[in-house]
Amino acid sequence: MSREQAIAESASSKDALERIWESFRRWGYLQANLDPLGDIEPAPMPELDVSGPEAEAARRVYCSSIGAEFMHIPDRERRIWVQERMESEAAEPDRARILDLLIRADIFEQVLQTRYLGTKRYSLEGESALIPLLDSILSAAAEQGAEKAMLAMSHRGRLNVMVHTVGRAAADVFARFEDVDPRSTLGSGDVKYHLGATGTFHAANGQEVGIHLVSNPSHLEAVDPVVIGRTRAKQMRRGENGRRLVVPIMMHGDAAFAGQGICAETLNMAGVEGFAVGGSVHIIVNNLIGFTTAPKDGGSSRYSSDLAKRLPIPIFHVNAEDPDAVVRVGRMALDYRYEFGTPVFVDLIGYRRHGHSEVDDPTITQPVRYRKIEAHSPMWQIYAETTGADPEPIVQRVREELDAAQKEAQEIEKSPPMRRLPRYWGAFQGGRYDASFEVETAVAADSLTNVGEALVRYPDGFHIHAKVKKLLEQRLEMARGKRAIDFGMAEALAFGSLLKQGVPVRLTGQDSRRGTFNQRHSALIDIETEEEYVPLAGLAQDSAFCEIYNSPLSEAAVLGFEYGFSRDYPEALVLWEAQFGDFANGAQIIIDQFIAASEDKWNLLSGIVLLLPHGYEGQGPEHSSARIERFLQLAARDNIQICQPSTAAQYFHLLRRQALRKWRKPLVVFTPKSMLRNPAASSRLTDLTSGRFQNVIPDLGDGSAGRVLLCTGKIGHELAAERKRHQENPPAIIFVEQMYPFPEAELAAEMDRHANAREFVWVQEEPGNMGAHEFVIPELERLARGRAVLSVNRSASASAATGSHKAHEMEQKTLLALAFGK
Ligand SMILES: Cc1ncc(C[n+]2csc(CCOP(=O)(O)OP(=O)(O)O)c2C)c(N)n1
Repeated sequence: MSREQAIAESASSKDALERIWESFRRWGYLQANLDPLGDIEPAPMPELDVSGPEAEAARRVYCSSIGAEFMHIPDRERRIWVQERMESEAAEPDRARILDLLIRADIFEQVLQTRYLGTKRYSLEGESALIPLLDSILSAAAEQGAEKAMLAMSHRGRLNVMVHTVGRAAADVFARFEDVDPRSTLGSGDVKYHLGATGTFHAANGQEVGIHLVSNPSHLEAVDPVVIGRTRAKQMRRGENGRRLVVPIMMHGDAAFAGQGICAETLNMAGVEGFAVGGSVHIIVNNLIGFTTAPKDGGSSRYSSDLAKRLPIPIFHVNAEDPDAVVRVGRMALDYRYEFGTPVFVDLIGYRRHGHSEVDDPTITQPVRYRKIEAHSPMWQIYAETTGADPEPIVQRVREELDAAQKEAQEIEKSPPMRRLPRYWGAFQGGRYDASFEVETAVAADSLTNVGEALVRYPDGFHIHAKVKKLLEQRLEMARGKRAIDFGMAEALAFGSLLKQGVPVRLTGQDSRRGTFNQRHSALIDIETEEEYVPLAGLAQDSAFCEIYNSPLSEAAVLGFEYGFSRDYPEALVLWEAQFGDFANGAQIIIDQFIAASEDKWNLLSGIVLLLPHGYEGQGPEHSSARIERFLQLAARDNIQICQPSTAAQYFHLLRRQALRKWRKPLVVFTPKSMLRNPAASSRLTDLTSGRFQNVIPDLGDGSAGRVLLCTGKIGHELAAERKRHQENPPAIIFVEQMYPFPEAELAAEMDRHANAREFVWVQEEPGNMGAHEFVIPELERLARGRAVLSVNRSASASAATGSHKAHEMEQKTLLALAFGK
């Protein structure tokens, strides 16, 4: 053979070997040994039907206890990073620590089981490797310089994680099983496996990471965006290095991750500038069952994690019964997050030793699998056997420790708080409303003009759009008191004046930078270069910032994110805007479970603002109503504020009031559409430089009207316009600007002022089964002191509005006629 031939042959055999490795890198995970019970069959892969020493070497790397999915990542550098980590020798694990953690995890569950038989605890057994996995991830995070990890997880293994990862005393958890303090939570509070917990993780080398396990509702995965939003806020507090210092670790159930859309929405935000956190570490605690549902009924693809492949990120499947592999994967995942700043997934495949909860019998639905499970030794026993360790002394010691903790718990009289609020909450409070919370919201005229002038300036050479230029010219006139102020300008002045006072402002929503109705223009766009300029940002003083972002087309995840952000930035004005209020029900879980109820369940406050465009303008059933009735139904014990400002000045004062009061309560604002530019809804500069938000706008007349119309929002302006055509006995019109907390005193005073009134008429655009009607009528009847209370509305309807513009106009006309008693 010639030298050339030899070279060519060796090159082609090198190519062939490389092709073998490539096949295993690409497809090996489909034949990896991932399932401790062997229920996941290897997928037939002709590409892997190869033999020889090289194939065996590649098979050992890619088809053992770790199945790495990474060849779908387009960036070669990232693929090579994973490949090198997979193909290099694993570091020697700390087997004594792993065994200790596995034993602790299982014995903790067993003690709960024997002591509190029949109580739900959602055991981790069968997935106990989660505890060493978290240990490995957090130890690696400590080495990378993390000082805080934000943890999200649902019910499964949560109590175990609280003790063994978050570092809460076992006695504190047992105390909750003893239910030592039921009176403190009558009618409120939450079950123990939803509570948040703050603590410290201690790595083997003595390093520490602060941990916060975030409170969450039963609604699986709803907490995901909340944790990401909280992480972003905590990162921003820490400045430039924030993304290194705070890392989110999210745990998911396999059925929930495959099934819940909010997972997709949350992942989709990972690389979007306004929402990015430099990557999150995800663990699917994959027991191959969801309650009684097998994976084949829980999704359409092979792995629960397949959704994650929509992003160019790695997914590491790992057999939970190979704890050495588990801790190796944990470190790899964490390091990847720090190297590339993207999410990364660990799919921890194990089983569920008991039923869904411990009162549930799984042998009814999965008899064969559960026979296997019953015959299967606990993880720690298998690990002790394979590593040749003697587990008994550890088991004995852990039992003794937990027995002592349980005795201690019986002595506890009051459940100790599991979490601490950060110091920045010190200046704020919740609870019932008190008039002492009120603050000055007016801004001196010269200061407001300064803000206004700054808002219309842009850099030299900036090519402004002709329409925007005109708008800015108009805004300059508004700022100088030469033109009435509209809603868009009122909002900009509220934001600008707050920023100047050092209050951070963050607003996101679909198309919010420009504004759905072309009303905001928070970012000016150069028509030559598309470069963006945000005049508001230049106004921020001290540590304030102005973030106004367009969001992905999601309601649940984006609102969840902003709610989370507001939880860790109480001093900021944090707003989420729906494109139309109608779409906010896509975020109903976040509204019901977090925004309305978090103070009641967890004593956790938020000052989040929801901007919900609302109003009947003939745009059809899904562009009319933000569902005032739903928010009013959620209102109790001053948990939220529900307002509909009818003028630009009212909107200005409302936003400033929300930011400047120390009372932190979610604020739902029904915002205008056509009213944005309606002269009747615009205000004078002097309305912003004096006064404050009026919960009720009284009628301007002398109180002699015989008929008094009460309303909220746009219809009030239509009533006022109609009244101009009624010279004789015109009715009075009262605007209810805050519907909750109900402004009883103000409204009573105004109704009493109308001593001649024979009837009070609530007028609303919404059908009778919607709007404020059902909430407001009993209140008005109380305040009317025996005088008649009537109501005018569209007839009850299954959908919010008609699809016909003409029908809408006829209905609106009828409403006005009825309101005027015709
Ligand atoms: C959004 C939502 N739908 C339904 C339920 C009821 N539910 C509670 S746990 C559960 C099964 C969860 O399975 P999985 O995600 O695999 O977690 P596992 O319990 O197996 O750890 C279901 C359906 C719920 N809590 N939340």
